[in-house]
Amino acid sequence: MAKNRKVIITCAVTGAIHTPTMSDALPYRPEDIARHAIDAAEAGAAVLHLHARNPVDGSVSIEPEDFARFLPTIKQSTNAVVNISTGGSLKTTIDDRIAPAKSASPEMCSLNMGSINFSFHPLAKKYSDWKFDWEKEYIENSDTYIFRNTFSDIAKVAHELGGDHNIKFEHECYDIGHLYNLKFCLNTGLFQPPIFIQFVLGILGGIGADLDNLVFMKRTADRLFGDDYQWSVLGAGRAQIPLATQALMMGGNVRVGLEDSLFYDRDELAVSNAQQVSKIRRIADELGYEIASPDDAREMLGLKGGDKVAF
Ligand code: KMH
Ligand code: ZN
Repeated sequence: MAKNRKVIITCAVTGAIHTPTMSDALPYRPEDIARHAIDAAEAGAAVLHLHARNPVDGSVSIEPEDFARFLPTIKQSTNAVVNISTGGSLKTTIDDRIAPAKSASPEMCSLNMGSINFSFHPLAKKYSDWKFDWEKEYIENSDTYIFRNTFSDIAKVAHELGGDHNIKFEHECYDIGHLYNLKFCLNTGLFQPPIFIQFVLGILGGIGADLDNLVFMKRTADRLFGDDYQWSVLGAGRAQIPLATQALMMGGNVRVGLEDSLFYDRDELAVSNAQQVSKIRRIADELGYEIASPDDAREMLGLKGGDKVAF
């Protein structure tokens, strides 16, 4: 079958929401994060969105040295684009959050486009035997977390990571207002097109994971950004594959991975990140879309190149 456009698959490998109790598959040791990332790239992910974890107890880490435990292995084993999170902690300052990207200077990093409640506390009720002491309180207390991303925070990320580092942003937009925040920042010259928007649906605190909402976000982005943007969709939890499929059919790119959903199917946990990548790849293939290679993604997103990173 002749393929029409190329689709970038991003895989978000471990994140900062889920905890080891929730799935044996969730990687937190550096060697496991590296293996999952490399396998995901081999399965078809052109971009790897990465967080670090404490190697001993799996708690979330934004320490540059915890990233340094797996970044070189990933670089040696795959050509995939590395994207480092700047949203890896709901409890610290933006300076702490950008430290890993500042030291590794990857091709991409995440940039969250507004402040929201960001909660996963309903998950606490589902588990009773926790693997590690920190998990229960971390999940329960998330009803007190504000994910702070003020205009000043956004400008700091833009200046400190976009300038000399020339890192391209995955603009994570959790609600319609975040698209307007992005437009405002673009108008002030903070970012250069082509911009890359990640529509995030289904986080408690953001817009819900419904097709109507995705259409609304896409239509709003079209109005605000015209042809000067690339977009992708992340559906949280069980909405992951259905929303990614809808994104494919609407002309978008997709993000999967255990950061966003622990599931392979409605009632079945995923055994790996690569399994989710393979699934969306098969769907894309059946629908007639070609999978973008890492170099295709570099061209589509205007990235600086894998030889210009600092790890
Ligand atoms: N876990 C996603 C919903 C970031 O890394 O900057 C949000 C995320 C944030 O990916
Ligand atoms: Zn993330």
